[in-house]
Amino acid sequence: MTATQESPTAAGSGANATQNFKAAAQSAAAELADTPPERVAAIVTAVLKGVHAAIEEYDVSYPEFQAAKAWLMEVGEGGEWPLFMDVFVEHAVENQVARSQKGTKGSILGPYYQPDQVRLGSKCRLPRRDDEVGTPLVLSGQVRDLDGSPLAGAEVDIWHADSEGYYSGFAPHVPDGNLRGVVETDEEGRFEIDTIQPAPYMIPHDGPTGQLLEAAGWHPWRPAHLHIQVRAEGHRPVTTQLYFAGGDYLESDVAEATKPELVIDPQDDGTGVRRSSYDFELERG
Ligand code: MBD
Ligand code: FE
Repeated sequence: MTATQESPTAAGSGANATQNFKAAAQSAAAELADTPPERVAAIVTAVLKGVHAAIEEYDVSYPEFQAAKAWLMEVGEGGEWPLFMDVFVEHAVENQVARSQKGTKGSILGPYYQPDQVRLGSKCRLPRRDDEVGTPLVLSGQVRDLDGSPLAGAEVDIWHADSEGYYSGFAPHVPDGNLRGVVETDEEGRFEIDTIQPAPYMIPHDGPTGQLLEAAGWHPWRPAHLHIQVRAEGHRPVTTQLYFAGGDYLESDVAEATKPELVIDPQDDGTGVRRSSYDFELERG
């Protein structure tokens, strides 16, 4: 990165993630309008019980309690709640939901999804900078129903980090829409996406989430991944991620969001382009 570039900060990417999330969360909040008070009370009681039990088990002191309060405030002020929740909590919710979902395994959405990206034909190149750095990567495949029938006109909504681990929309030096797109499958449900290999992602270390990782002696990395949401008329959408065989942090994802079924192993086709295929299966609903 050159000195003239504005380098991404945790607060910068956090503020964007917060705005982004608030816009998307309004419909979720509306759906929950009639949650019975018994359920609210039961869940909140269980969460608080866990907190109280940790305080007792570790004989937590007043300075530690005050430090925790200060840290929580900083997470909010830095806009890092979307990051924190998606790194440390979302995988548990996803696993719960996955118990009732057939077809392609899901994974967490994460904080960096942006809706309404450029629509692309079934065989396409994701938007990239003229001087985009990175090993060429081509992901092809087919979207099918659970009974094997191809789903034409399905949407493969894909977004990923660049070769330095930065996401467009959340790192100021990356142009909007970079390495993001909504790919429409052809008559046979097929797609072929030309992009570059993303790098592993490091949780920003200049904010409170990074401070926590450091204080706890945990590493801040997620393995390299492609985020993909597949949608088709009359079918339950799948939100997932694909990982790379042999990649760093595959066995120690800070967000605990890897699954063996989601690992691809792209091979060089002899021209320096790495290729892999992955098929998606959606259940009706
Ligand atoms: C990411 O890129 C991501 O996918 C998750 C889950 C959390 C932080 C950054
Ligand atoms: Fe990600």
